[in-house]
Amino acid sequence: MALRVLVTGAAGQIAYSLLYSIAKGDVFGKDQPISLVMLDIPPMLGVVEGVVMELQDCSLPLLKECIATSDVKEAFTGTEACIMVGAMPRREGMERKDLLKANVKIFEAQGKALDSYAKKTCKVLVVGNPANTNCYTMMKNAPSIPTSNFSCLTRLDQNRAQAQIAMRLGTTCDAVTNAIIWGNHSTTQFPDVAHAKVNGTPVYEAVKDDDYLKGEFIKTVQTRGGAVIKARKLSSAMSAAKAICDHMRDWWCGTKGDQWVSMGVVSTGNKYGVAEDLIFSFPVRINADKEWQIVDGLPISDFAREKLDITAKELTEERDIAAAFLSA
Ligand code: NAX
Repeated sequence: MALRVLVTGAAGQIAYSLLYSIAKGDVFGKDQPISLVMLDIPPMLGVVEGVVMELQDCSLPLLKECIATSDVKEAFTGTEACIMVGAMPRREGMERKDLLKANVKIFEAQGKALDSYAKKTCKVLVVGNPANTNCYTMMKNAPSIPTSNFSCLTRLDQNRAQAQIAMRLGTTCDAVTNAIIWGNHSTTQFPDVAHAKVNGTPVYEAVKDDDYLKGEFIKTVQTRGGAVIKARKLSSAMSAAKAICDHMRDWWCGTKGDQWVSMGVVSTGNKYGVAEDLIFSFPVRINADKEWQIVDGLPISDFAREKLDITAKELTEERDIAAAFLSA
C-alpha cells in the first residue's frame, strides 16, 4: 500500500529538493511506495504542476501517484505524514506580530483540516517559520490527533552544529553525535555540545577550547541561516530539505543505540525546567513504534540554564501572541 505523504509549500525552494528525496525512498524506506500530495496556494499551482512533471520524469519506481492541489480537504484526506513547509514569509517592514498573525491564520485552518480529514496516527512536522509557534497553532487546532504526533524542525540546526565541530576537528560529520538544540528555531536557540561526542570522546575534551564552544560556536550556529541568505541571496533550501529527511526518517524508523536527535516537541512534566505547553526543542530518543521520549537527567550547568531560560522566554511570548490570535 502506498503511504500518503503531504508536503505543503510544494512550489517553493525547499520542496524542490525535498520531494525528490521522499519520492526516491530516502525517508520512509526503500521499499515503501509513496502517494505524494502537494499543497500550495492557487497562484502557485502552475508551478507545482511543473514540479509534478519533473517528478514523473525522474522515473522513480516508488512514486505511485502525485496530487497537486490548493484544496486543504483534498490535501489532508487520509494523510499519514505531513510536512508543513508552506508559510507566510516575512515581508519588508512587517512587524513580528503581523507575521505571527498571518501564520496563525494559515496553521489554524490547516490544523482544522488535519483534525477532520487526516489519519489519527498522522505524524506532523512543521518547517515553515516561526516553526515552533506554527506547530503549536496546528496542534491546538487538531485536538483529535495526539499531541505527541506534532513536531517542528530543529534538525537543520543540529546538523549545522555537528558539522561545525567536525570541520574544527578535521573529521567527518558522522563522527560527531548528540549535539543538542534547545528551544526555539531562532537566534535564541541554544546549540549545546556539553553532552556531545566525537568518536566517543566528549566534544569539550576533543576541542580543548571552552571559549570557542561557549562563544563563537554558538553564535555561528544561531546565525547560520542569516549567513546563508547573505551569501546565496536565498535562504537555506538544500540543507533544510536534507534535515527534514533526517528528522522524518528517524521519527519513522527510530534513533540508533545511544544516539539522540533534536526535535521541537510539546513540553510536559517540567522537563529541564521548561514551562508546560510550549513547542520546545529537546533531545529525544525514538523507538521502533515512532514514539519519542525526551532524554532525561542530563546535567544542566549554570551557563546552560541561562541559555535555556532565554529561549523559553522568547517562545512563551511568541506562543502567547499567537494564542491571542486564535479564534475562539
Ligand atoms: P519559498 O518561499 O521558496 O516557498 C514557500 C512556499 O509556500 C511558496 O510556494 C508559497 O506559495 C507556499 N505557501 C504559502 N502559504 C501557503 C499556504 N497557506 N498553504 C500552502 N502553501 C503555502 O520558501 P522555502 O525556502 O521553501 O521555505 C519555506 C519555509 O521554511 C519558510 O517559512 C522558511 O522560513 C522555513 N525554514 C525553516 C527552517 C527550519 O529549520 N525550521 C529552515 C529552512 C527554512 O528557512
